[in-house]
Amino acid sequence: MIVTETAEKIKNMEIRGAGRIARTAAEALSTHAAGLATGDIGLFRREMEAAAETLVATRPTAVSLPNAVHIVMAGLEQETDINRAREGVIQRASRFIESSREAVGKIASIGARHIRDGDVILTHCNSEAALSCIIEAHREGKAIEVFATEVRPRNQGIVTIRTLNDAGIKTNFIVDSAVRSFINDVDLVIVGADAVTVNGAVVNKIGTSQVAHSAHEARVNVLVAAETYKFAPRTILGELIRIEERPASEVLPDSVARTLPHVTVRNPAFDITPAEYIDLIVTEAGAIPPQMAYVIIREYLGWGIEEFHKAFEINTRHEE
Ligand code: RI2
Repeated sequence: MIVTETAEKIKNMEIRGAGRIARTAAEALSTHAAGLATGDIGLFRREMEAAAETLVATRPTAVSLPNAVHIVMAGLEQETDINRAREGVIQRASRFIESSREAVGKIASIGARHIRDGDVILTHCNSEAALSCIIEAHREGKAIEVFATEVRPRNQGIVTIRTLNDAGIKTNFIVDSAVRSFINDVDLVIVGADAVTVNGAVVNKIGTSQVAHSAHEARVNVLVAAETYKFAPRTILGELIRIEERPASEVLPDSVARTLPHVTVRNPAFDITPAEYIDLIVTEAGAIPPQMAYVIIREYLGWGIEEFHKAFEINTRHEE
C-alpha cells in the first residue's frame, strides 16, 4: 500500500525533486519491508523486488531514484535469513536517508565558498542542493541577490522564491524566457541535477541547457549542485538517460487542445546540458570539473562491472 501510494505521489509530482524522490523511495521500501508479514525469504525477496520495480518505474529520468533503490536492495539476493533480510533493508534505507541529508549539508558549505560577497546568482527550477549553497552563503553574511525563474509548466519557481523569501534573500522572479535579458546582471548560475552522465553532461529541468548556453555566451560561470547518487553508473555502458515526457495537459488545457486538431503539445520535463557549459559540479565529495564524473561513479558509487551488467539486463527487461 505504502509503495503504491508513494509511487503515485512521485508520478504526479506531489513528491518531487531528485533528492526527495530518492529518500522517499528508500523510506517506502523500508516501511514495506517492515510490514511484510511472511517468514518465507523467497516470497519476501520477490515482494521487495516488485516494490522496487514499481518505484523505479514512476519517473524515468532522475537517476537518484534507481540509485537509492539499488543501495537499499543491495545484498538482498544473497540473504537467506528473513530477519536479517528485513533488518538489512531497513538499515540500508535509514543510512541512505541520513547520508543524503548530510550530503546536502556538505554541498551547501562547499558551494557557498564559490559564492562571493555581492554576487548575483541565477537559479532555475527548485533544487534543494542548489538552494542550500545560496542559503549557506547568505547565512555566512554574504550580500547576495537571486534571479529565480518561473519554470513552466509546473511552476517550481514558486517553491524556490518562497524558500528564498523565507530565508530573507533579495530575489527577482522572472519568466523563463527572460533569462538572456538578465544574464549580464548575473555573476553565477547555480542549478541542481536529476542525473549526471559519465561524460559530465547534466540532465536537469527543461530550460537548464538554455540557461547554461546564455551563461556560457555571457562568460558567466555555471555551478551544478549534485549529490554523488545523482551520477548515472549505467551511462558507462553507453545507456542514455531517458528524458521524461509529461502529459500535454500540463502545458495546454484539454479543452483548448481539443479545438486544435493539428497541434501536438510536446512536454519534455528535462534537457541535457553538455559538460562544456558547466564549470563545476559540487558534490558532497568535493567540487569537480564535469569531466571527472567517471571518478565519482567509480570511487563513490562503487559499482563493480558485474553490477553494471546486471543492472543493464534489468533495464533491458524494462524496455521490453
Ligand atoms: P534536488 C527536480 O526535478 C529539478 O529538475 C531539480 O533541479 C532537480 O530535481 C534536483 O533537485 P523535478 O522533480 O534533488 O522537479 O537538488 O522534475 O532537490
